[in-house]
Amino acid sequence: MADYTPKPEHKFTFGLWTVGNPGRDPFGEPVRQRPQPHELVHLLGEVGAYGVNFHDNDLVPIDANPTERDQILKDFRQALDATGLVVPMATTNLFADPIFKDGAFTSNDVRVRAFALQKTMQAIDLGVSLGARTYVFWGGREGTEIDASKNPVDAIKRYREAINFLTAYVIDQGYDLKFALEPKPNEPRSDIYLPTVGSLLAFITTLDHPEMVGVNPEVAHEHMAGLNFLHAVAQAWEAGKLFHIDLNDQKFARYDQDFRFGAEMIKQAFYLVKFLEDVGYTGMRHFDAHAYRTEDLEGVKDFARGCMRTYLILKDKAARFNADTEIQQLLAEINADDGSFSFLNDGFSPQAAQRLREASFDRPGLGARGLAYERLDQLTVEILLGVR
Ligand code: GCO
Ligand code: MN
Ligand code: MN
Repeated sequence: MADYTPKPEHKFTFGLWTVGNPGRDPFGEPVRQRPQPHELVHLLGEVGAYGVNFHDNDLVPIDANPTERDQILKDFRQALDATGLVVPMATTNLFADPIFKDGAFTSNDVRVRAFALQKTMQAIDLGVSLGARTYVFWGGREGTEIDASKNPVDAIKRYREAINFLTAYVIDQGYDLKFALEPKPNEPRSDIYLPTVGSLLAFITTLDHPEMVGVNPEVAHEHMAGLNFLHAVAQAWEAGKLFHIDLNDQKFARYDQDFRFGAEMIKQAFYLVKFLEDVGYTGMRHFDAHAYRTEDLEGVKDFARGCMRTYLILKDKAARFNADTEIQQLLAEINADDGSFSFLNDGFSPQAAQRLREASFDRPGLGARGLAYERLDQLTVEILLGVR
């Protein structure tokens, strides 16, 4: 029986806002008390997490005075020391306060944009002081309900100026910090700019310091748009831009459900875990999800344990898939290459083009060839269902 106990090397992290989520939704009041940050650190230590992440105001409320702030930080640091938890990532809350109701970096109001920059500089300082090496940007309010209100080209330009300003700030401070931009198609805005992993990858190439900036894809966000999350993650990875990942689950095309990892789409979760493990992703496995609204604090622990346990079970299933001789045999057949086109391996040359011109193909034969994907998929399903 495999061991599904979370260990530090698994790099499982949670946000204060995830296990601290009080279960409020647009129709209902909180169902749980929100524990203090240091209490949440102890909760995460108890369930076996590696690290804890936070928005500036998850830790220090936006209106805290300096004395309150000092006490909160002291308690938080003590809890980190006591549990051995680390802070790998931090981020800014640029969405909760009414000042951000029409955006932060993309607001039409220059005062709001400046405040958002100031708030982020301070939050970066806070995150770095607690050890963060990755800084996430999720532009939840960077969007519109009515497109008459904002020029979308201006919005992208403003977003770029903000990220450029902040990468320069990080360099100027001498911080060892990378940025991970997190796309989401909608919610809380009707439409959010830079809605998918692909659009952010393109945006990053236009920045002053693209080498400092990658992406933080989230399962639920691509699934809200009905997209294939594995493909998005693979593209980010291939571009060297998978700096962080938000794991959770949800049904396609719904609101942002933020369910426990693996709660809904086991097959997608399996291919994702298999991908991360196969390519040797060494970053954080961050669970950006929360317990159902039906749960009390014990249920929150069940939720957190479940995220990690399901990840480890799927990791075990991926190892089984990789070791399954029938599956590997099928994959070898699908990818068989007799070397007759190796002259294409180095790309274009006039000689290669000439040889290709002269090549002949059994088009009907190739088109008629069965690929045995039915068998391959059934074998995969049987691994997932535990009979293989
Ligand atoms: C959401 C987002 C956020 C971000 C978080 C960190 O849909 O609410 O996923 O949880 O990940 O703000 O930037
Ligand atoms: Mn989300
Ligand atoms: Mn997220």
